[in-house]
Amino acid sequence: MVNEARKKEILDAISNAVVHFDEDRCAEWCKTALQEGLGAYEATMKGLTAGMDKVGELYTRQEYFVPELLLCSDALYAGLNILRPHIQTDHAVAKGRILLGVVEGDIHDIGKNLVKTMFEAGGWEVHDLGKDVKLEYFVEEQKKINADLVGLSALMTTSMMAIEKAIAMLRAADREVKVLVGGAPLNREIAAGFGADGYAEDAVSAVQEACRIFRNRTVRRCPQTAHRGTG
Ligand code: B1M
Repeated sequence: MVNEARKKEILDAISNAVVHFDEDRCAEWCKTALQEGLGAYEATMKGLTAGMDKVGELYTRQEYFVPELLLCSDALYAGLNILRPHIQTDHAVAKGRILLGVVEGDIHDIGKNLVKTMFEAGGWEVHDLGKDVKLEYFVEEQKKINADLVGLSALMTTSMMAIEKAIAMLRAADREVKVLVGGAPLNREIAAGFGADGYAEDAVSAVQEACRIFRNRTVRRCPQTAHRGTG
């Protein structure tokens, strides 16, 4: 197992590669992380995502602009493509079908894609509608696939208002529908005010929160895999 100093060196290198939008270096360091025994999820959160947090600070200070954000996102995805197949989660949780997307007006999808990865790693069937998804489309698709859970993501204070509307529309179509929400401008209180059944601040807790929502209940789609977790 890699020692703490080497671990920090690798995580910093991944983070810096995102900040300096160096796709090749990012992918290489992610391979190194795996080769040296670092957890893929830890490398994602403390390397890739930490880098993107720094990018956000540079954007706020007007040292980076939208083109740089896009290049940094490309570097993050180059690393995520290496790490994603190795990300694992606790398999002893409720498993079902989730309909997932970023609400209309919002094209930030990195966080949603991490949430998708964690649900897939946890054995869920994920129907990903993508980003900037019209609210009516969430309702239409939910009618078709009858997912156990609808996951709504928003990254801006403006677009998060669409979440409340989406929940109302989903409930008008099906009173029993369960909705999980997340994204940087939200918190548990706002999520509850919007009428969500659950809120998660990151990708791992999203799967745990899904498990909490279905505690003592059967996931509609997969009755044979009802919750057996410890949470
Ligand atoms: Co922009 N952007 N952006 N951006 N961007 C932010 C969000 C912003 C905070 C930057 C800033 O001002 N400091 C700001 C929003 C301000 C506000 O709230 N009003 C902002 C802005 C203003 C904009 C534009 C309007 C800029 C412009 O054009 N002038 C524009 C928006 C266009 C639009 O959407 N209509 C824009 C565009 C972009 C890019 C396209 C260039 C790029 C996105 C690329 C992409 O996603 N494919 C981008 C980026 C990269 C960012 C920052 C820097 C990073 C976002 C990110 O990917 N974080 C961001 C600043 C920041 O966050 N520090 C910023 C990493 C990611 C892993 O974290 O997305 O939070 P996050 O996801 C987490 C959790 O939130 C949670 O789990 C995830 C994983 O742990 N989570 C869920 C997310 N969804 C969940 C769902 C769940 C559960 C948990 O359940 C369903």
